Amino acid sequence: MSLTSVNPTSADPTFPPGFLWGAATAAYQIEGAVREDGRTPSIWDTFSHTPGKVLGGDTGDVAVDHYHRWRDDVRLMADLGLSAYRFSVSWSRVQPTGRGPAVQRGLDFYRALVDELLAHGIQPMVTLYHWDLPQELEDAFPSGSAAGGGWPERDTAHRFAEYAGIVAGALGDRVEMWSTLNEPWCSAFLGYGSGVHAPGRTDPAAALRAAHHLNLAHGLGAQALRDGLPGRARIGVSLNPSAVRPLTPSPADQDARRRIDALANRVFTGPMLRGTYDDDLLADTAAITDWSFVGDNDLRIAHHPLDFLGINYYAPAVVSAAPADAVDRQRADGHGASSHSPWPGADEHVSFHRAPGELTAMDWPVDPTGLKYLLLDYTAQAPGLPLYVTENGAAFDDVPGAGGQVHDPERIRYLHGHLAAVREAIAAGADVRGYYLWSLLDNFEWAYGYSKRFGAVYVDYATQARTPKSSAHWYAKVAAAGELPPSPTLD
Ligand code: IFM
Repeated sequence: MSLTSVNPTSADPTFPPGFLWGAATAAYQIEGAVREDGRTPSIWDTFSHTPGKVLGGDTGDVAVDHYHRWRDDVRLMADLGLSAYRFSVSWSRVQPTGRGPAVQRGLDFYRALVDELLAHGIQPMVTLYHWDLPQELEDAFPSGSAAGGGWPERDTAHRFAEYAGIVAGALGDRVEMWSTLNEPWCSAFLGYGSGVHAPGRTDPAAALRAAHHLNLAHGLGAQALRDGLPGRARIGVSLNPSAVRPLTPSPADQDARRRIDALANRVFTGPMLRGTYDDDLLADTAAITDWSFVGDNDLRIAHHPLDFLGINYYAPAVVSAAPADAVDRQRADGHGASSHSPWPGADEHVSFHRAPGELTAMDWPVDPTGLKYLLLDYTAQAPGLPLYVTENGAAFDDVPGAGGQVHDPERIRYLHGHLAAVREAIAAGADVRGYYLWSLLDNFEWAYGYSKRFGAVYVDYATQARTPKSSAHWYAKVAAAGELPPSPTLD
């Protein structure tokens, strides 16, 4: 990847008319109410209740109680002047066993939420799957299956399509923007490879099977949405492509980059954008699996025409060739500590290095050039396909001041730099239609529990009181003006 630069003070600060200024959340991270109205456990309920899996033993049982406070949360968004909100539907809240009939109360919750958003002029984007598979599907062992249930099992993709049809039927008259999956890389490789995410399995072959069945689920789900939604609906997917750079221009480091690009990016964009798995990916993983689980029509199905691509970006990755005797077991890849790898077949060949730059509370380097690079790269890969930044943001150790206000200048700097990257990508030809800040509220940050705060709005977890941080006020001003101020300050 060539080095890009981002210059927040460069010429045109304005964003295109109609640009969406949004924020994003996910069901398990905010809803709580895990046992209410017929909801059954998802893999994240099981995982978070398993000792040692989540920092501090935190769970999403209560989270930020959005299931009961959704009206207030929508009012908060309206007060901030947001024009868009991306949320996910909890599968086990609307179809508790992951198959069969839907639960009306679950669907009613999301219909009411959408109505409230629309009443405040906020455009909803529904994500169907943000990592919370119904536990029953993880536990399912269809006869003859060696896959062990969950995403490594082909049937899960078909169950997802059925679920997509149910949600389309319930919300299709009022929601235009739909995303099938959020960050399938995490579902496959953190869930079944390194095991730092639910369901916590550590089997490289299962991780690759999971990746394929997520591609298939995306295609089948997109088709079910097309069949169930009015023509005006726009259907896409949110990926977390890695802006991966070689440590040096040497051929060996370039090859390390190629391997991670295959496993992080092309394993999904190959099927979804081009209808293929690249030969180098298949060759690199041949000792782990023969990919015989790829059915004849699967790649055609996964290659469903998209109306938009959602890009989630936080930080770049830097890799080099690893001498066989010096593999970097520290895994500076930003995906949590595990003795198991989320990179099947790459371990003996690749070392991860920390990219330079200020670090966030996740230890992720702040580097907006990666976002600009990805937006331009996907513009080149899929000319004419509208892009949305469906997640971008940063965790910092926010602490309320004596008067209760929360000043987070680091987050304002982060947002300023990344919005400048978006604007520059647009100026260079990328069709970026909106930006969803991660996240609206502090929330359950997966294996890190409540220890990492990504919200523009601070949540006091003891009282559930919400306080917009300085960054929320700053973002509101940018959204209202539709242009980026020259410097990242509140005035
Ligand atoms: O909190 C997550 C989100 O659920 C998916 N994308 C990355 C965020 C920060 O880790």
